Amino acid sequence: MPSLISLRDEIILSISKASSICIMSHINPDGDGFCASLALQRLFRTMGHKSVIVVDQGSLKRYENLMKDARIELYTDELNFDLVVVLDCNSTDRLGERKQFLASAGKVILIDHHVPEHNLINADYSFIETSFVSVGAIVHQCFKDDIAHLPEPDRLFIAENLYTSILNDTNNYANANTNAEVFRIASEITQLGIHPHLLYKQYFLNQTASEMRYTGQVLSTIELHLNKRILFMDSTLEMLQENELDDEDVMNITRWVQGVKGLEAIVYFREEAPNLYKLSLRSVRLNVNQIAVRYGGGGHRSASGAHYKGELSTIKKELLEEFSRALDTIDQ
Ligand SMILES: [Mn+2]
Repeated sequence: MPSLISLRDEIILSISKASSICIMSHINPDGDGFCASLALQRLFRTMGHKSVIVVDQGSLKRYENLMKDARIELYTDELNFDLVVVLDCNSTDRLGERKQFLASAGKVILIDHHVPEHNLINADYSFIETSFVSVGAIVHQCFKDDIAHLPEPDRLFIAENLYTSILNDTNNYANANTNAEVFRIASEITQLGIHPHLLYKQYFLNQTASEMRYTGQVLSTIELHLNKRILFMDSTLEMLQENELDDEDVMNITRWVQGVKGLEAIVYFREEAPNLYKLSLRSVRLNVNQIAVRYGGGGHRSASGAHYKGELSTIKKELLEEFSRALDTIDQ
């Protein structure tokens, strides 16, 4: 794996040669991939290079305070770029239609912290290091000396986005990936002049009443299985519609149930279309990535996702068998 120094050299050389630059992360951008994109775009701008963040459909409302003056475009098949920088995913399956950019690009740089599982993006330069808590943390460690010397508005813009990437991927330091190194990087970012309590409020507490009502409806579906060690909950399209929400408005619902006593794993089934479910799997001790991969998904050991086409009752039954086996492994 290349070092952070060679990653920095590679990026600086590539952006100086490129005639056009695209930055993108996985479908349904999250507070790591998208905020790291915002930070990198601003950094490139301070180095004299324009870029475009290309997103698929989905609400960016959650990031409105973090994306001032950012250049963001929605995917169309007319776009193409000389340099494509992919953040926070390593599978072409996670790029949606934007995977088309890879074929026509002069160069592809990949920066990620997920375990590679399938359909690995064919990049000219890859930096995949799973020990990093977020891609934003990689960007910080790579460019921290550059960032520290920027004028205040640029420095704060970048620091706020990189800090938010850590908030997102640790769930405000509540996930098992939080360790001394995470606090060290968060401390370095804080020293750039940001206010963590304001970023926490902006990112986690900034909910509308209808988002909260929706959360309540999802929580009312809770079922416990396998000696109350596995929690299932689900949402229907109707719940989103009656609260006038997009699926992107409501993220991280699983965090509301992480404190339930005696749990080993959580699965949230979100209906995205009739008989199409997005599965969000969470666990501290079980490797839910192994289960997600079996359904064509992936992510991290303790937090993974996948899609399932079929009846909700069928996937629930299948997952209970998976979890029954997984629990046996930790009970031995
Ligand atoms: Mn991430």
